[in-house]
Amino acid sequence: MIMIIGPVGAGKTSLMNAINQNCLKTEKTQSICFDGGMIDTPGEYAQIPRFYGALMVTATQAKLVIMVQDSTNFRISLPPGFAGMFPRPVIGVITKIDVVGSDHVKAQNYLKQAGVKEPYFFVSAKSGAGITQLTNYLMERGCK
Ligand SMILES: Nc1nc2c(ncn2[C@@H]2O[C@H](COP(=O)(O)OP(=O)(O)OP(=O)(O)O)[C@@H](O)[C@H]2O)c(=O)[nH]1
Ligand SMILES: [Mg+2]
Repeated sequence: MIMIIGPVGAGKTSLMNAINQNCLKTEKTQSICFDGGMIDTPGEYAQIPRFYGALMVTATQAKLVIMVQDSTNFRISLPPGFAGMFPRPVIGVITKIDVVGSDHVKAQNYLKQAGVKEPYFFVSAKSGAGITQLTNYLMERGCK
């Protein structure tokens, strides 16, 4: 089981659908949702401290946590060291790399300051770039 966290609109549900190879239209995630071996979470849970407890408890059901950073939107940043609060390994995924003007380096630095250590994966749920590498990593680790 893999849990995906990150700010509202960062591309978590789209990433989950890309990994699971389903072409569902993404809609705003309203609650923590278990589907296809993954746990999708609403962006609010990463943005509003009173939800952090729920995220931490849910993370105990996952083997790995994916922290998502949008490479086109830096309005919301996660607290410094946020990744260190999770009781599971946290990896970083940078989304929307298909968008012209997306900033991979800045996105990676945002994840770094949130306490996410390597590896980082650079993906697009739209073009499919980077999804195979990420999926292979998850399978190698027995998470998927
Ligand atoms: N161009 C592009 N757009 C993307 C990509 N991934 C997601 N989006 C768009 O970004 C918006 C938000 O995507 P979601 O997957 O719903 O984001 P989320 O993180 O699940 O958001 P919440 O459920 O609100 O927390 C949607 O309009 C997606 O179509 C991508 O790789 N490329
Ligand atoms: Mg969502």
